[in-house]
Amino acid sequence: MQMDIAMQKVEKMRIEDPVRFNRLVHEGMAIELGIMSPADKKSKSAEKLKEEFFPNDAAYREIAQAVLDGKRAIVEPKVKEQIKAGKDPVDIVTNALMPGITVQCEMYDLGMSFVPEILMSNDAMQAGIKICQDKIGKVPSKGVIASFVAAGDLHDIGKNICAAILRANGYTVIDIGMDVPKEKVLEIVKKEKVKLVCGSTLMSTTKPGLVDTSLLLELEKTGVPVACGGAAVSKAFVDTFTNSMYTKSPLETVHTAAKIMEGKKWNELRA
Ligand code: B12
Repeated sequence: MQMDIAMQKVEKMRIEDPVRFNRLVHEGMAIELGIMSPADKKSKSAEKLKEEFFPNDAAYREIAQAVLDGKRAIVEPKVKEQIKAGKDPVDIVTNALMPGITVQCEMYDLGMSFVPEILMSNDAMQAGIKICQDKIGKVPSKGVIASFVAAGDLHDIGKNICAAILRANGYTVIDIGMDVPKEKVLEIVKKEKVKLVCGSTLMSTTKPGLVDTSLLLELEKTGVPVACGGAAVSKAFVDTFTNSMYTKSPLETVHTAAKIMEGKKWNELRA
């Protein structure tokens, strides 16, 4: 009975306040909302997750599996093989390497894998990304971007993927790291010729770090906006503060970066 009342409340929220509903879902609170029950969690096997996220292409699937297994020694030669076969390095990152870490992270979230497995998969994925970046080589830079994870947050896997895809698209990316205070971002923006900052966070508690950084860069009249992303961030949230734009995916950030380099302002892009 109590469950029914809870579900009615959730359904009411979904209809009356879709922004809050989507935010809570994005923040990984599906269980709290009752949308995903612990039983649903149990029914999600590794095989089902692979069905959902792994590519169909057999060679790409092997790479994704090797990332999932945290096997750097398998990832490296297999990525090299694909590059030799003429595959686009950005496509390898997006459609072969990323699905492996995605499944690992989903499994971790379901309690089916643990921190060492995440770190090993991350290491294997990074080794593959490095080979792809080396293949792309030095291209004339389209502009300088600084990338950081908000203060208090240590989740940097998504930020690293985003940086790799920006680099692959010709941008120079200064990686400021994770758990970065706003003053550090300002310092880098003033020192280097940064045109755009990319900030991310995966936790609701550290979202204010993105607000503070965007506002500090505005207050200091740097003219540099912040493209905000990461699983805890939504467009509705980013629209609540100035000098910022929401970019959902690394590819969307690439498009945003191109417009910023053309001279477009954050508010034009938001509109
Ligand atoms: C891996 C992981 C960890 C690893 C992080 C390792 C690392 N080096 O990053 C470890 C084990 C260290 C960790 C620790 C913690 N974690 Co954690 N973690 C995760 C997990 C499982 C996956 C995150 C991930 O990397 N996903 C894969 C990447 C590729 O996805 P992504 O980051 O979303 O990135 C994509 C997009 O968002 C976007 N993107 C990402 N960044 C950016 C940046 C820009 C600019 C743009 C445009 C786009 C973009 O592009 C990416 C590719 O598509 C999530 C749950 C989940 N399934 O998401 C919880 C999760 C994020 N963690 C959570 C929590 C609470 C914690 C801990 C507090 C747990 C604890 N009690 O110790 C600590 C926090 C420590 C700290 N101070 O930061 C919560 C956060 C809840 C919330 N909303 O507040 C989550 C959601 C789990 C949950 N369901 O409760 N975690």
